[in-house]
Formats: sequence, structure tokens, C-alpha cells
Amino acid sequence: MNISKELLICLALTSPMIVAENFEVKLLTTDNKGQTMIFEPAFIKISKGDSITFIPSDPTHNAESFSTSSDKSTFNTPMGKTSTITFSEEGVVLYKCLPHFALGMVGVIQVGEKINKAKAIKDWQQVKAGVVMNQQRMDQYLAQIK
Ligand SMILES: [Cu+2]
Repeated sequence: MNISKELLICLALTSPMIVAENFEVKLLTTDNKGQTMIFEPAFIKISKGDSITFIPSDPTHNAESFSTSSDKSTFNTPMGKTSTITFSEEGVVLYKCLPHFALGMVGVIQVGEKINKAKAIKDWQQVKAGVVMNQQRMDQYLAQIK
């Protein structure tokens, strides 16, 4: 085999590169277990630079952050519209569906390292009184942060 030195150098430089991935989160009125007003998956761990496409099952859902590691990580998707958000800052993001926050429609995105986990928990403690149903969901999601 006759591989040029240039090609070998090129392969060595490109092969360790990590390609950003896209993930999907569904915004559901009812999931297949009968749970209502829920994100699926509601906890997701991604890498810095990855994106998430939020897919509402109907026009009543959106996804908007309420706790982030920096202002650069805040997002707010339009109601009922499939939207893709790229996460370029490390840390934990807590988010909600605005119309269904009180029903426990909340989610957690861990982007790389959990640098702001303590702040995320504190932010949740400050708003959790506004959640009247399925409040324990968030505790389950926060417990998955590793
Ligand atoms: Cu909703």
C-alpha cells in the first residue's frame, strides 16, 4: 500500500475530532406510560457544542430555561414550534414549559461538567412552590446529574 505522508498526517489530525451531536426531546401532553405534561427524556446529558431539537406534540408546549450556568445558555422556544438549540456553555440547565410549569412540566439538561449544580438546586428551591403537581419529578431529574 502506498499512502502518502500528507494523508497520514491528515488522518492523524482529523480522527480524534468530536463531531457535535443532535438529540431530541419531546414535549408531550401524555407519554406512553400515561404521565401527562412531561418532557421525554426529561433528563439529558450532552456535550458542549451539541444541540437539542425540542418537538412539541401539540401547540400548547414550549421549552424555556430558568436556571443556567451563564446568560449565554438561556433559551426560550416558541410555543408549539419544533426548535433546535445549540448548547455551547458547560453546566446544568433547568427548563420548563411555560403553560404547564405548575403541572410539573420541567426538565434538566447537563452540558458536560456539572459546574453549577449547587446553583441549579438553589434556583429550583426558589421556584418549586409554583409547581403544584409532580413536584418530585425535578428531584428525580436532579439526582441524575453526575
Ligand atoms: Cu407544556
